[in-house]
Amino acid sequence: MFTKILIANRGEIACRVATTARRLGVKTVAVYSEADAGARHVAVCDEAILLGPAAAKDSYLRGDKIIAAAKATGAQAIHPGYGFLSENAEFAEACAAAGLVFIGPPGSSMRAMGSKSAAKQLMEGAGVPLVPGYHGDAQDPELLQAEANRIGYPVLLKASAGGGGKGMRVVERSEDFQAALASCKREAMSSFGDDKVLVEKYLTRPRHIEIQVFADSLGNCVYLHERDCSVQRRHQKVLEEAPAPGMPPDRRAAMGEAAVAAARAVGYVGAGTVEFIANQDGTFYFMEMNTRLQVEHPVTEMITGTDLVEWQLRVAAGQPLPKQQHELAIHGHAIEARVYAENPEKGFLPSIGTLRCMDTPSHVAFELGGIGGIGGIPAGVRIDSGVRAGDAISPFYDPMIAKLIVWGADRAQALARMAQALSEFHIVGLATNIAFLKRLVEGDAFAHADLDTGLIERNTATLFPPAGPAPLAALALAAVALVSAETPASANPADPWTGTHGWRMNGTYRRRLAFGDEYAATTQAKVYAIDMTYHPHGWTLDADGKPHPLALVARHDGHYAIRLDGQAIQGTVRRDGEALHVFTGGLHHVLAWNDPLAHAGEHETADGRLTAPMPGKVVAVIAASGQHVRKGEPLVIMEAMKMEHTIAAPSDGLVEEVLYQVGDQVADGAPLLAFKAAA
Ligand code: MV4
Repeated sequence: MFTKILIANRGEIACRVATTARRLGVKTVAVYSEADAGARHVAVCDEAILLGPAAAKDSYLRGDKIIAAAKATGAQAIHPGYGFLSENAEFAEACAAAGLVFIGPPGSSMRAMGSKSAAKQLMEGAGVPLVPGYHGDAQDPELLQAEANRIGYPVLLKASAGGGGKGMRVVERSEDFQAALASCKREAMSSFGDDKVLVEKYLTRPRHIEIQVFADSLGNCVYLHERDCSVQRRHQKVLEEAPAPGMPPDRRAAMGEAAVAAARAVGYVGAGTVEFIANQDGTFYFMEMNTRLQVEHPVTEMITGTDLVEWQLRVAAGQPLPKQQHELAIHGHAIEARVYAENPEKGFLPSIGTLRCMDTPSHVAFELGGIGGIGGIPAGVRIDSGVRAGDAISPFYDPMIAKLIVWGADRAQALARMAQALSEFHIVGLATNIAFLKRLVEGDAFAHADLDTGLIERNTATLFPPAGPAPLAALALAAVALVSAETPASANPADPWTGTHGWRMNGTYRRRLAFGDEYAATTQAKVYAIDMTYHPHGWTLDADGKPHPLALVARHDGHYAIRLDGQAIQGTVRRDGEALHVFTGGLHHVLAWNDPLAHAGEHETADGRLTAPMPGKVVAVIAASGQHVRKGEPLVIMEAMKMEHTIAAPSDGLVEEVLYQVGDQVADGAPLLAFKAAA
C-alpha cells in the first residue's frame, strides 16, 4: 500500500478520498486554488500545495503542476476524483511517465471509451447489447436515411463526439429526417468540431441504469450491482438509488455480466461505471462507460458494505480485488440526493454566496465518506460534503453543497429517512434545492418508483407549487425567537426586571411585529402583522383577527418548542441580517423582519463604509454622492432572496460616494457607499 497519495481534486470527493486514506494510514496531500485556501479539503489533508488562481484551467486542470506537487511532496500516487483530470488519458500517462501511479484505469481504456461510435463498435464485438441503430463511419445522408427507415421511427440522432445530451435530435417521421440531420450535424460541428452522427431507435420512456464495475491488475473483474439514476434534470442527476426498483435477479446478473464484458473489452483496471439505457420492460442497451469513480458511488457502498475508495487504493497498489463476485450481496436500499446551491424557482440558477449556517440531520452515523454503521448495520444517514458553515459557494466550481445518502432495510424505509433528513437539513445564506428534493421524494411518482428520465418534467405542477401564505406556526416561532433573543438565556425567569414576558407594573404590554415574505408582498397589507400581548407565562398572538394563546416550552441553540393554540410545535429559527429563517414542519420559511429601532447602522464597517447585508441586487439608490443625511434616512435599497433590504444612515453625516447603481449585482459584504459621520 502507498504511504502518501496526492488528491488532485477539491470539495466533497477530495474530503471523501482523504477519509479513507486516513483510515488506511495513508498520508494525503491536498492541492488547492487561490479560492480554496480555507477550504475543508485543505484542512482535512496532511499537507497542501497551492496550484494557482481560482479558474480550474489555472489550478485543478494544471496536470504539470499537480505532478510536480506529487514529486515535491513524495506522494507515490495521484487520486483524480471525478471531473477535472479524472478522464484525461494524457494526464494518466504523464503520471506514469513521472513514476507516479494514477489511481484509475490506463489511458488506453479511457481513449477506447471516449468516442461514442468507436466504443459502440467495440461493445458490439464484445457481445454487449446496443440500442438498435447505425454507428458506422459512412455518413452519406441517403445512407443514414435508409438506416433510419430500416430501424423504424422515432429515431434519435446523436453526435458521435457528444455527451450530456448535446447534439441529439428526435426524428418522428421519415419526411423530417434530412432537416434534423443537417441541424444535428451543424450543432455537432460547432460544439465538438466533429459532425459525425449515429442513428438509434428512440426509447420513449427510458430509465438510466448503471453498473458499478471493478477490475484489478491481475485479471479479476466484478460488478457491484446497479444504480438507478433516472431522476435527472437536463442530464444532471438529482436522485440516485441502489438497487434499481423492480430489478429481477436474472436481469441484474445479465446486466452485470454485460458490464464486466464491456470493462474487459477495453482492458479496464480500477473503478468504472457502465451506463445502460433501459426500456420500461427491462430490455437494456449500452450507452457509455464512465472511466472513473462517480458522484453517486456511495449508494453502492451502502448496499454492498464496501469502501470503493479503499478498493481503488488497493487495486492501484497492485493488490487483488478485496471480494469475489459471489461475496457481493445486496443488503437493503440506499438513496442519494444531491443538495445544490441553486434556485429551482429560477430555472435552477446557481446561488453564489456564503453558507451562513448549515444544520445537518441528526443521527448521521457517518460523515465524510466511508460506509460507517454500527455492528455491520450500515449508517442510516450519511453526508458527504466539502463545505462548512462560513464557506463560500463561488462561481468557479460546481455549486454542490453536499450529498445526502440514506440507507434503509427496504426502499420504503430509505424513502422515509430521506424525507426526514431533508427536513432536518437547514441551510441559510444561499438558495438550495432542499425543498424541491423533498417534494420529489415525497411525490407519488418517485414513491411508487414510476421512474424514467422524464419524471421531473412530467411533474412540474406538483414540484413547483405556487407560494402560499406563511403558516401561523412559522410566524409564532419567528416572534418567539425575536422576543427571547432580547433577553439572555441566563435571565432569571423569576425576576421581572430581566424576564422576557413583558411584565409591567400595571396592565399588560402589547407590541406589533410585522414580517414580510414573497407571498405577503402580493397582498393588500404587504406584511403579516402580528400583535403580541405579554402575559406572565406566555403571550396572546393576534393574527387574522383571532387570538392565539402562545407559550415557549423550551429553547436551545436556535431550536424552539412552543405551544400554539394548545398544539405542540417545534422549529429552528436562524437569523441572517434582517431575514429570519424558520424551519418547521419540514419547510423553510424566510421572513423579513424590518426592525424599526435596530435598523440604522447595522451594516456599517469601522472605516465608515456601509456594506451589503447579503448578496443581491441594488433596486434603488436614494442618496447621492455629497449629500448630507440624517440618522436613519434610507440610502440604498437592495433586493435579496426576493425581499427588499434598506441600508440606512447609521448617524447624521455625509454620503461621500455611492459605489453602485440601480441594477448592479452586489456580493455579500461589499461596500455600498462611503459614509462619514458628522462630528
Ligand atoms: C437515448 C434516449 C432515448 N433513446 N437514446 C441522453 C444523454 C446521452 N448520454 C444518452 N441520452 C439518451 N439517449 C435513445 N436511443 C434518451 C436519452 C436521454 C437520457 C438518457 C439517460 C439519462 C437521462 C436522459 C435524459 C434525456 C434523454
